[in-house]
Amino acid sequence: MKMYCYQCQEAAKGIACTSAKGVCGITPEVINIQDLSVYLLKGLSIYTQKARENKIVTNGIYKFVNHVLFTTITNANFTVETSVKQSKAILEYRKDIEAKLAEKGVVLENLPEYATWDGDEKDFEVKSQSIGGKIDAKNEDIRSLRALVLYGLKGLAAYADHANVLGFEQQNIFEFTEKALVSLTNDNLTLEENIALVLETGKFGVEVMALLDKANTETYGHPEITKVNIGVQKNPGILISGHDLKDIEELLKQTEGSGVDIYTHSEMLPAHYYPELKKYKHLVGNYGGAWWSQKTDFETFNGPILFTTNCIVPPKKNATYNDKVFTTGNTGFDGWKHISEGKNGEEKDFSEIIELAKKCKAPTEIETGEIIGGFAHNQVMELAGTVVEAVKTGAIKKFFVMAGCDGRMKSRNYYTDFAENLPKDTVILTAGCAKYRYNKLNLGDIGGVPRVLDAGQCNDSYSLAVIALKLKEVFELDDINDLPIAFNIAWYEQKAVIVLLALLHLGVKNIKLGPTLPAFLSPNVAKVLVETFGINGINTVEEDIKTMMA
Ligand code: FSO
Ligand code: SF4
Repeated sequence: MKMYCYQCQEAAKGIACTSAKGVCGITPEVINIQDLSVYLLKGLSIYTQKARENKIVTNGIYKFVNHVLFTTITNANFTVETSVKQSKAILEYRKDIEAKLAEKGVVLENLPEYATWDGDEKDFEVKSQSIGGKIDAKNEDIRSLRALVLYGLKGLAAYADHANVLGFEQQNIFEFTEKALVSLTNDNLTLEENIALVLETGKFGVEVMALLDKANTETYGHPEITKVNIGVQKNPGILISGHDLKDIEELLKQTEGSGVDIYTHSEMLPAHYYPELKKYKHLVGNYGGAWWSQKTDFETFNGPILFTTNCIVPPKKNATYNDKVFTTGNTGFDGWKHISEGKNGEEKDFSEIIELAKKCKAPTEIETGEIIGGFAHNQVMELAGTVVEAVKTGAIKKFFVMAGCDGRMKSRNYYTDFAENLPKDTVILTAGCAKYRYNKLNLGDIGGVPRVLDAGQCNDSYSLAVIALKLKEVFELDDINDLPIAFNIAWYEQKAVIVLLALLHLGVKNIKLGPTLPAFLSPNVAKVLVETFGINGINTVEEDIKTMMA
């Protein structure tokens, strides 16, 4: 079976994954059916637009759209079953709106195939293969711009989904997603109009990250400076990975007093920084490294593991942890048990995981020490006096925003070397799993301010932008690019695409993007990004530090 995917940084040969399995381990069956659900979402959006124009209520549909897009992100879901269910649901939603429109005498005509195609489960496979992952546009630049919009939208949907889960939503973000999905099918849009759509996606990237920041901080308080233990305790534990804070909150509540400790993995580390989560005494530490180190980390953890979102790495067949991994939310993996949503708004039921944990050995210690984090915008602004003074006296010469993702490619050692070789009078601002390349190095501090300031998860890159904008005010500058800040962003999957587009929207120029530029950028689109925004790839550590310090 054929596949075509180039949505992440690991696309095979820097072009696309086309063989029997993607580099991430996804099979053609799964990726094709996920592409079918995206194809059908475009058609559904034509209907939801019409429904809104005709004041037809479509409760919950936009949240569902976010959830489906989020499911198709790299390393989130490896099952055919989930996307079959979602594709069926899309068709049902569409038919429901069609019937309601018909009642009002509105009939849609001359629709494209993705808005009319109908079939049941047995037809999905053939149809999904015929779509085959390629973004449909004859012109390679339009195709590239559509890819930027679609992958940006997937990242946007992921962050919107997290906010939605906490009860926060924003109608204009829903409507933008709808408009963008419809625009992706509009062959009449010019190149310029497609570029405008890419930039508008960035605008809504800022909005969605602001919404998620509000959702997280209003629910769990503002992140505080926190030291997180990376060693282990004597009790058995549950390791929780991914980005969903509501899941960890429910797990912490349900394990309180049970004798089971909770450890975070990868992007769940920043949960320790939130007052309403760190108050749980049995949230005892962070275990292991970034997402791609899970195959070794999970072997020694000894207890159950819960995935709340990406990034999953398919395990070896004989992995000792195979019977101990659970998925929830949009994640899924054949052979791993899935924990469903709670019924009628109740909490998810994690009792099976907790009972399993009680029978397991405590984690094996793989390292000792602490890492420090919690430097989101509110906390950093409390330190503003010290930071501004340090800049004025020259104690801090420059800030380096090194947010984004980590990955398994050797070339990412660049980021460790970069951090290690930066002059000692510089400070790294980080967010996302990119930090695992340097957050355990002893880089010291400047007058008590640590040289690595971790704001949180990848979505907290927003926090770094807020910090930059506030510094711009303090120093009374007109342009964010006049600040002593340089951006060296590492990307991997589609959430990093929306982070990048959001930074462009905020006017940030000269971003270095690595370890490689996206495979879905056509030469002309890459040229526009270079000429308009100064985006450039990475070189050697030495050269990059020299040019970025200048
Ligand atoms: Fe990393 Fe994975 Fe958070 Fe991504 S764990 S790579 S950009 O999912 O979302 O930073
Ligand atoms: Fe390849 Fe990345 Fe697509 Fe996986 S998500 S198939 S690694 S391009």
